[in-house]
Amino acid sequence: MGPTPEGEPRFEPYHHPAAGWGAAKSVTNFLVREKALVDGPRAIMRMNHENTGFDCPGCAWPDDTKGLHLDICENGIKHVTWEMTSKRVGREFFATHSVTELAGWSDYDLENQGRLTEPMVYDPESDHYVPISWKDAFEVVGRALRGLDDPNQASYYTSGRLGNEATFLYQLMARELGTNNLPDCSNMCHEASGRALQASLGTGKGTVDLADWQTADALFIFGVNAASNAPRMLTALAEAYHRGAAIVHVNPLVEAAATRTIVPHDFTDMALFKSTRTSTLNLQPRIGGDMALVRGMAKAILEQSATDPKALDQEFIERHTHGFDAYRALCEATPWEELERQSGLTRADILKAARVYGEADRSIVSWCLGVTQHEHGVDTVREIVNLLLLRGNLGREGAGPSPVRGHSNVQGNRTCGIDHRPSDAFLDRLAEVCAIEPPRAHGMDTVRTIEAMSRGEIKVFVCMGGNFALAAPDTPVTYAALRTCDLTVQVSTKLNRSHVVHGAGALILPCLGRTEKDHQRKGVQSTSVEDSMSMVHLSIGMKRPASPHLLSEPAIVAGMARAALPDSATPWEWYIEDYDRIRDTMAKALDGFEDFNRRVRLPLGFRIKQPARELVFLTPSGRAEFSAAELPDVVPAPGTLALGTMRSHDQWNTTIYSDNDRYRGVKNLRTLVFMNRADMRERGIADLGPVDITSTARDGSRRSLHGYLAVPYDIPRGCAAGYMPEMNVLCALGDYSTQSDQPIMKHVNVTIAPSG
Ligand SMILES: Nc1nc2c(c(=O)[nH]1)N[C@H]1C(S)=C(S)[C@@H](COP(=O)(O)OP(=O)(O)OC[C@H]3O[C@@H](n4cnc5c(=O)[nH]c(N)nc54)[C@H](O)[C@@H]3O)O[C@H]1N2
Ligand SMILES: Nc1nc2c(c(=O)[nH]1)N[C@H]1C(S)=C(S)[C@@H](COP(=O)(O)OP(=O)(O)OC[C@H]3O[C@@H](n4cnc5c(=O)[nH]c(N)nc54)[C@H](O)[C@@H]3O)O[C@H]1N2
Ligand SMILES: [Mo]
Repeated sequence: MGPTPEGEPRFEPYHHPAAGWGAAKSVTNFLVREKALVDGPRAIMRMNHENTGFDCPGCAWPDDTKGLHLDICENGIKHVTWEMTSKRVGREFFATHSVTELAGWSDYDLENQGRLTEPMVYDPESDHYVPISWKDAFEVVGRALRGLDDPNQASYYTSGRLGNEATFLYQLMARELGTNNLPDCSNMCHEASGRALQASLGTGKGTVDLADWQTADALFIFGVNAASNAPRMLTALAEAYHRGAAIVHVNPLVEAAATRTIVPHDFTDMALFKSTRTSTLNLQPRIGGDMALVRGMAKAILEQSATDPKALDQEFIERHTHGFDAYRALCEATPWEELERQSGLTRADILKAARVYGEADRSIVSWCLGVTQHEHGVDTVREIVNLLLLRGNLGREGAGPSPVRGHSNVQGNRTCGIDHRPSDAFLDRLAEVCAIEPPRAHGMDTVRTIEAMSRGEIKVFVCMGGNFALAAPDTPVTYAALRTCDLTVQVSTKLNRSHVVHGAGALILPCLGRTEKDHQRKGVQSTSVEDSMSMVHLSIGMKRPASPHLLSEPAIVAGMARAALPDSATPWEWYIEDYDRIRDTMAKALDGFEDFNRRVRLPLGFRIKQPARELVFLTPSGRAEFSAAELPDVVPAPGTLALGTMRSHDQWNTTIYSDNDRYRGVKNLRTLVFMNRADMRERGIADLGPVDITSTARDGSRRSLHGYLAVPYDIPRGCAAGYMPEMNVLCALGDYSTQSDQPIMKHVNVTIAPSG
């Protein structure tokens, strides 16, 4: 799916620090390639600054609270540059290339054509996209939506790029039309975290902020490839190391962030090639083994408490928690042998982690997809919370759970109403403030939407950003599902697979990117976003739009809404004149957004209140809930392996910048599978030898990839890893977690054999 490789596939372990000069070089090459040398650096200087610039559209790691830092990273720069490219996809392009032809292009080549410039509609006669006016495009959407027998025949996807204001309008439109079918990318990444934290703490978000990261005694990082996917975390890790904090990485792979770094904006360190360690302990559990490790740590703390009363925070447990006795009994009843077998770690290693935890006064546990994209994602996150509760690591400085969210505003999307399972309280308030009658029945998430499409039950599918066709599991099934729709609508910045795998009717609606100036009737507008740590702040674009014909995302939502709801009393057009008006409504409709317009303009924005941080638990018991879940069996059956799909260093989800994965030492290769050398030898697989990978789904069905190259890697036996989105072909649509409904993308049961 990446570009044509520039040479032979190569693999050689990487021994340099993360970030630093390797990153600087990579950025320079990238700027040159995207012809953005002048604009690029100028824009980058405006990124992540106190309410005067735009929010990095990359990951959701919070901005440095010190404000003045050059708070940027290699991948953020690549991400922004990719948006700011000088290349354009105009009507001539679509006139030259039929959709059938484009469908044969690589994903890299599709995106690499540059920014979309004007609305296009699919013409089935000629099999080309042809220009259409905005007015007519909205009417195409309006007519299709007005013609539905049931509003639930439409589904409205969001990728976590969308700003809060557009998000609010989007969910309002869906609900005014009568459906809660609001699937989002969160359904594939942190749904498990939300549900677990909701059940344990009463609110579905982390409780810590960056200041807490800067005061913790111990940081535990589970299942995040931070150097690639949240690179600014490296700064926090280097600072933590300098002040003597313990940093424990839990990951089947020893990723670059678990070694050392040169912080790129520390100019002296850069000049002197001075690197800082970013880890004090690395543990490599088997895929899916995290829950057993955490339970083992809890068991060790409980054992220690028999002789050391300070091992537990008894007062915290008594005053603020519920269910402790059951959890203790469960830990005591789980034998060490079982914990070792399931985690893939030795008891000695588990005790090492427990010792770090027991000795730290303040601990933060952080995690990402390595924990969530499993059948037992919810149970594992709850187990993490159990561990934190044992020592009162909640609601005080330097302590608490800290999920690392993905897209820059994925957390804000949920806060502002993208939720297929909205609470009655949320809907009641929306009904009152916006004078609509929102539907009460829960809607469809990502997997349910694809299933419904496959049954022919979804006629209209709207995507606010993202690349649904490639991001979703079971690629051929998802493609076929999308093709059953009467109309697919893609609001995008760049051409991607979802434009060429479409419904009978299809629209491409090009929008402004986050770096661009958004002019409306009342002047230049700003939008707001929420980071991983619940900080909401403004983002103001500063670049001239890629084309004069682009509309902002809020304007596109309003245009579709008016066309679909001609008699709507919602003042769609009036909202778009001045986004302060949207924010005034949001202030009334959303919890935590009181006085939104004033507070969002404070220098660093504001923090959405998180009751659990104040030790207020909105759970049925009014206390933090210990969970007591059975340990799952994650040990692969003989002959099989557990395969995790993940990102390379040089991609943004479905956007692939190159075929290299610098920190893992891979060049010119994406069709690979990382394996333990002993597992390779056992199967007669040579280094970089071609293999066939076959997954077996729960229903027994099989899916295969052929001719992938095996890369020997430091990964536990029985485990394998490779890249998404290519490997989505192996993920059966039906294999989603019964706890979170998330597709199980980190634990696919596979067999791997030399290619026949
Ligand atoms: N540059 C860049 N940044 C990004 C993205 C991007 O594509 N590119 N994507 C963004 C998005 S939407 C998201 S959600 C995040 C994703 O951020 P990550 O969660 O870092 O994403 P993955 O690449 O899927 O990596 C998962 C990590 O989990 C590990 N892992 C796999 N299985 C297990 C397991 O069973 N246990 C443990 N402990 N670890 C495991 C893998 O080795 C890998 O290090 O990043 C965001 N930031
Ligand atoms: N096997 C496997 N599959 C996975 C995952 C995995 O770990 N393994 N991870 C999952 C996760 S965590 C996620 S979040 C999803 C990602 O799913 P998505 O969010 O759906 O996909 P992206 O690749 O981020 O979307 C890229 C497209 O977004 C559009 N875009 C970029 N900027 C903007 C903008 O400002 N506005 C608009 N409207 N559009 C814009 C561009 O057209 C670009 O082509 O993939 C999921 N799929
Ligand atoms: Mo994500």
